Amino acid sequence: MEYTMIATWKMSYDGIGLAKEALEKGCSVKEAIRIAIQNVEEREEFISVGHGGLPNIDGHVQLDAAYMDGDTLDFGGIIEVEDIKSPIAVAQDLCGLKCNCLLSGKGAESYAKKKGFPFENHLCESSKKRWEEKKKEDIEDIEELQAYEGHDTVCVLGKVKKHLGVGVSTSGLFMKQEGRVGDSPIIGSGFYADSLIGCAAATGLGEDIMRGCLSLRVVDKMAEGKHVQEAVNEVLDAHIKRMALMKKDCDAISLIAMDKDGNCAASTNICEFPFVVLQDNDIKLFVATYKEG
Ligand code: SD4
Repeated sequence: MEYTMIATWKMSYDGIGLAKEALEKGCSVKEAIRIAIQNVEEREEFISVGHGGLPNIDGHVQLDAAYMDGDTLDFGGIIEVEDIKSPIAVAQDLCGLKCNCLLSGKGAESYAKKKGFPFENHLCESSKKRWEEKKKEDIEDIEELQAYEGHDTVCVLGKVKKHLGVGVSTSGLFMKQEGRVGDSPIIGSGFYADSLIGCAAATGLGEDIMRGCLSLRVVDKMAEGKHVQEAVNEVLDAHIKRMALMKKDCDAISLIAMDKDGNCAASTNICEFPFVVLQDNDIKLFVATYKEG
């Protein structure tokens, strides 16, 4: 398998198609992942990523993105940024820096400005309307906000020859507190890649993903010799059981992973989790379903 990709949610389908065209012309894994993610970031109809993303409680669209290179273990990420046209492009630009590779808020925005990355207002009419409607509900308990569906993150894992990479981009939870950080830009939780072993990424409620550092744990399972499907299943099941010990329900979590040979898998605790796989020159949409472990 020269190249393989796996990505979260149906919204990644077209972007994976564009990435495939670029891969056929010989692009790198980094470029393929950027192309796939930018297609989702640019499209207003995908309400949880990039342009038209879900606003925070103050009505601002604040975006997170990250990238990790499986050959070098370099990573880059930006947290809670406003109006950067393509967060994944900036995250990839930061990937490779020895220091200062994970930047938040104003610092990330001024880095992007200095480097000449384009900006645009991501709060479009549809996201503003969604925010105004939600504001009318009298939400006293911030905890209630966690159940909102459709806060999907685009996560893309790629492999070109033996080179693995992972990229993620999201607006995070709808109506999140200003300054709230989810798992997506956090290495080991939202994403991890090691070309010698495999890579993984997560989507779902960031707080529940972070308490298990789930992406790194999936890669660790593969390092122990587990098949990629066993790795995602066992990590998710163990996390759900650990949470149950504390009488806590695990909120929505879905995991995707790929091993160093390009075998792909997904696991979820929601009823249906769609994901897209590019393998053997073919792009297919799959749906993972929850089976109690
Ligand atoms: C977050 N994990 O900010 C992201 C949101 C997400 O499916 O992936 N939702 O917590």
